[in-house]
Amino acid sequence: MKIDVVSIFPEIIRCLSEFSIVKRARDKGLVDINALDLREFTDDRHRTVDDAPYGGGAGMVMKPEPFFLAVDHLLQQGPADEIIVLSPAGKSFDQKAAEKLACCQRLIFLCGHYEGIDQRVADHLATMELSIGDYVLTGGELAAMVVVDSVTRLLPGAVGNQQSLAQESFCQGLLEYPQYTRPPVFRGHEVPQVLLSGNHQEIANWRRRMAEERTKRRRPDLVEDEL
Ligand code: JCE
Repeated sequence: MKIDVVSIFPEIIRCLSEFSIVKRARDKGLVDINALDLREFTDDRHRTVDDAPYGGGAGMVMKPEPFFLAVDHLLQQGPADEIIVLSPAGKSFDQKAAEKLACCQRLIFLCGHYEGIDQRVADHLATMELSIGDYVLTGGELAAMVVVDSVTRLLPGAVGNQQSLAQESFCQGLLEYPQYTRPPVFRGHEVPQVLLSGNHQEIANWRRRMAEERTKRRRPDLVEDEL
């Protein structure tokens, strides 16, 4: 998969791509992550990317032209499956959306700053407007990298232990069950006995029960009629 990220802080993207599963996936050639500096697509001496909002109000809005020029440039190299703009006003990103994006050959992410991006970028350039959750960030970079991380780990071969992915889908729709590792007693707190029993059926039952209880208590919105 090829991923291009357009940003005024391309270093954030390069830095976050240098760790963990994303780094390994890049080393294996599963994903190619390319960070572009939005300011390269300005034509004034000050490399201006923002301007005052029409209609007035506080703060600045990202100008549309640099984003359109950056995408023109990227599409000269070939087509993209999705052009994604990150915004708190976007459709909420979830695991199902990650799975769909993981099937793409090429994704382009557009990251804004200040009070947001001229709406014409979302309406006439992007194919998708995504939010990673109900909170406001200072810019789109962290949101883009959340999406990049969750998509990258779904690429075949990205996660070393393929069992991890299979296990995760096993309890799909539920929160994870609690995990423990050694030591068996830490500061007087014991690991649940059932996990030391070696009885795989009982362990599976216990995990399922814990996942269900936890989901009901913490995320009743996920349960609905599932259980
Ligand atoms: C962004 C901003 C609108 C005020 C570009 C925030 C995504 N889930 C998300 N939370 N926040 C974002 C996000 C993504 C891109 C931008 N801002 C800040 N946006 C109103 C401030 C600018």
